[in-house]
Amino acid sequence: MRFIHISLLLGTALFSAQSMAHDYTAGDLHIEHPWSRALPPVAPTGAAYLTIENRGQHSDRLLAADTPIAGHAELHEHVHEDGLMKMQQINDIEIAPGERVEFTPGGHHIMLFDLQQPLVAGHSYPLTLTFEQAGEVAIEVVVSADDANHAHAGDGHHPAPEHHDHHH
Ligand SMILES: [Cu+2]
Repeated sequence: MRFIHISLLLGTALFSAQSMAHDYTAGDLHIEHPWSRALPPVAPTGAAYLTIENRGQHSDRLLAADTPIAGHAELHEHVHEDGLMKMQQINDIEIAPGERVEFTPGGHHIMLFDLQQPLVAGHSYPLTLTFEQAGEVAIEVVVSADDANHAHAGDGHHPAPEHHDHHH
């Protein structure tokens, strides 16, 4: 009896984790697997990662991101400077027709400042993306403890480029 109960719970947990790892379509834009890396509760900042594909004929731009779990959010990129990886804010990110823009650890990311709640593995939180053309798009970001499983999850039909640069 107890064993059955436990496996039912497990099944539910696996199902909800799976169902959160979904994609979003907003006009010509296809947004794949938004995720954040789980962090210790004391972490003041975090980051969100995702992939945006433009399946249309016209360019679009990601202008801003906003989430209730952070004081504010910024679009960031990583740059190499004097042999160091530094991140800096960028005003917007173009998503050209036919292009896939990947936000990854060590690359573009959505930086979350002044976290109002910890990024706990298995949880998710709402994030609103503002695009020049597609407008506001509400998505759900899944928090994961494991980078490798999530960097390219759910895009089996799109061979993603290899990432060799995971230094921070
Ligand atoms: Cu950053």
